[in-house]
Amino acid sequence: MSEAADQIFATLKQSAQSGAPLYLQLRKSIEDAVNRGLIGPGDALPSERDIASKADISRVTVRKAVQDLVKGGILVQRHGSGTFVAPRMERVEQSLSRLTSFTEDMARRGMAVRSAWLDRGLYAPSPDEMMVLGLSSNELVARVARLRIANDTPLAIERAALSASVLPDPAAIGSSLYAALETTGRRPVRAVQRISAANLGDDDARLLEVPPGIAGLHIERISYLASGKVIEFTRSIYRGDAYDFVAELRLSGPGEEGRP
Ligand code: 16G
Repeated sequence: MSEAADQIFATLKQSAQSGAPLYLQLRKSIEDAVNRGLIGPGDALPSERDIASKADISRVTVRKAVQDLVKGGILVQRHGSGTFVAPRMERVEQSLSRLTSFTEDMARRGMAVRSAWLDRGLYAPSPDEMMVLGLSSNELVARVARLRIANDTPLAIERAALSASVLPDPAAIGSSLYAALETTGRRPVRAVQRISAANLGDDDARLLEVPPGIAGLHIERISYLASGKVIEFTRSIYRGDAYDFVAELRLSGPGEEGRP
C-alpha cells in the first residue's frame, strides 16, 4: 500500500464525522492532501483499488471523487498511466509591446520548447483567410497548426495561415515559423493582436490537458511586413491559467489622443 494512500486515508478519517456523502469526504481528503503538500504536483495518485480498500469504501465512490477533482483541475488523468496531481502552473508574463515568436519567448525564460503538429498543408483558403491575407479563390493557403509546449506543459494551440506563395512547403518550417520566415527575409515587423475570453471546448481542453469549459484566451494575430503586406494570420487558444499579457501604457502626448 502506498504512503500517499495512507495519508489520504488518514485525512479521510479526520473528516469522516461530517455526515457528508462519502465521495465528498474523499474528495476533500484528497484536496487537503494536495493543499498540505502530502502529495505534490506530478505525484501519482494511488490506484482506485488501493484507496477503496484502505478507506473501506466502494471503487465507484472513489471514481466519483477522482472524476470531480479531474474536472476541477486538481488531478489529471493520463490515458494508460494513471491519475496524477496536476502540475502547478507557473504563469508566463508576456509583454504586448514586442513582436516575438513563441520559441524566443520560451527560450528567454529558459524553458524547453517543443511543438506537436496538429496540421500542416496547403488548402483552398476560407473566406476569412482570403480577406485577411488578400488571396483570391484560385490561390492556396498554407496552414500550420501546432500545440505549443514549454517544459512539457502544453500552453497554447496555434493555427497559422500564410499565403502558399510565402510558405510553399509548410512541412519544411522546422521548429520555428518566424525563424523559417526570417531565412527568406519575410519575418513580420509589426502585428496587431486581438485577445478575447473563451471557454475551452472539449477538443482544445483535451490537447491543453485542462478540464473542458475552463477559461482560456482566444488570440488573433495579424502580422505585416515592412511593406505593409499581411504575412501571417494566426488564431490561437492559450491557457487562461498560464498566461498574463502585460501592456505598458503611457500618457499620450499633445495631439496624440485617439491614435492607435
Ligand atoms: C507567437 C505568435 C504566433 C506566431 C508564433 C511563431 C502569439 C499569440 N502568437 O506564438 O502568431 O506564429 O509566435 O512562433 O503571440 P515560432 O517562431 O516559435 O513558430
